[in-house]
Amino acid sequence: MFLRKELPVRLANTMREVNLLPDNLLSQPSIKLVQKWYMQSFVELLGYENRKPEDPQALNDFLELLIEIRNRHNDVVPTMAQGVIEYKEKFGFDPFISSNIQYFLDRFYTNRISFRMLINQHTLLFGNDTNPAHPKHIGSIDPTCNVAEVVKGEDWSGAGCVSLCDSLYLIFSPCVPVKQDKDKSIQAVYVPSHLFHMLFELFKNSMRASVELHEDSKEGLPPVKAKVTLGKEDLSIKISDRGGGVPLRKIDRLFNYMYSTAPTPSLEPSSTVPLAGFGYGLPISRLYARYFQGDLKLYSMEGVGTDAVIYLKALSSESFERLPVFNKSAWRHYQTSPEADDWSNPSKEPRDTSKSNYK
Ligand code: W6P
Repeated sequence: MFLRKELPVRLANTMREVNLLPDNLLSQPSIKLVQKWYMQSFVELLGYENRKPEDPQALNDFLELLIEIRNRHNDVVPTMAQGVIEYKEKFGFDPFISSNIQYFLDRFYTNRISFRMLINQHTLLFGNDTNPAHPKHIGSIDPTCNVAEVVKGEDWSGAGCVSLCDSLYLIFSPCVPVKQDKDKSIQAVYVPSHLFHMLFELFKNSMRASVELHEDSKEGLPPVKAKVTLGKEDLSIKISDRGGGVPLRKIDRLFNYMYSTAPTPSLEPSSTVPLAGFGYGLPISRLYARYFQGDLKLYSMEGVGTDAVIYLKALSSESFERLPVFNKSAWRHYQTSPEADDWSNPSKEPRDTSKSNYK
């Protein structure tokens, strides 16, 4: 009964915000397609507004509808990325549109993470697909998630980061020693699949940087190291590489959707899993961390390497959902037009706001 009300509300909130996007973006076919999916799911969910609460038929139909909706929305991320590509091809890179898109997609994807979290909990708890491998899990939640064990990756079967690195570069991949505080295991109430998603992305980036920097050197690769630590407030996971780092000026763009949507990404059959996909891995990983009140940050020293830190809340009572709300304040974010810069600019001319300053 909670979901019958909550799911349409979450869809409606996000659809109101889609409508505030600039016309030039809204009119792209990919964005139209995504809008159509949301409309259809919204209408189908409303069909349950007045159905009897405990009617077994209604419960069963609802479960099946949720699975259908989940499948319908599977490709939302690459399709939105396609829409951004279509926009860029027609109108070029615009810093103001980029900040609009950044604000929007962070909220849109957070909404999507939350929506799928609720659907997954329902289908796992009320469907008959119980998980015999993890009897203590509650839906997708592990109430005693051993973070260092996830980092060490006994469970990284198939998509294993190390083998991915091996197959792509055909050389030794860096080993990953994991350090943790004392000997005690560090546990959290967490969704292991979210943790996998974030760790996979960070290891992938660290390994790529290490391999690309040391391609021609004979000394072998510098290891990627991981450290897990538990404080009073934070449970932190640091992944460190010596892959040469990223200059400070370029760190923000690693999280920028419009900047990192490359034209013609891997739409061809993925026989070899690409290490670089749509380039949305980092911003979306950060959203996973923030979704339960954590964060993901990069600390890089150009010429040396990069530390990536995932911050989780140590206390489950602190890790509630972080959700976007659609209100006047959100609305205002889409109305701001280009303004004059309020910091000095070395050129004598006033800043030309029509030109990109991303170089
Ligand atoms: C790099 C760039 C990067 C991004 C994210 C995580 C680690 C790293 N290392 O060189």
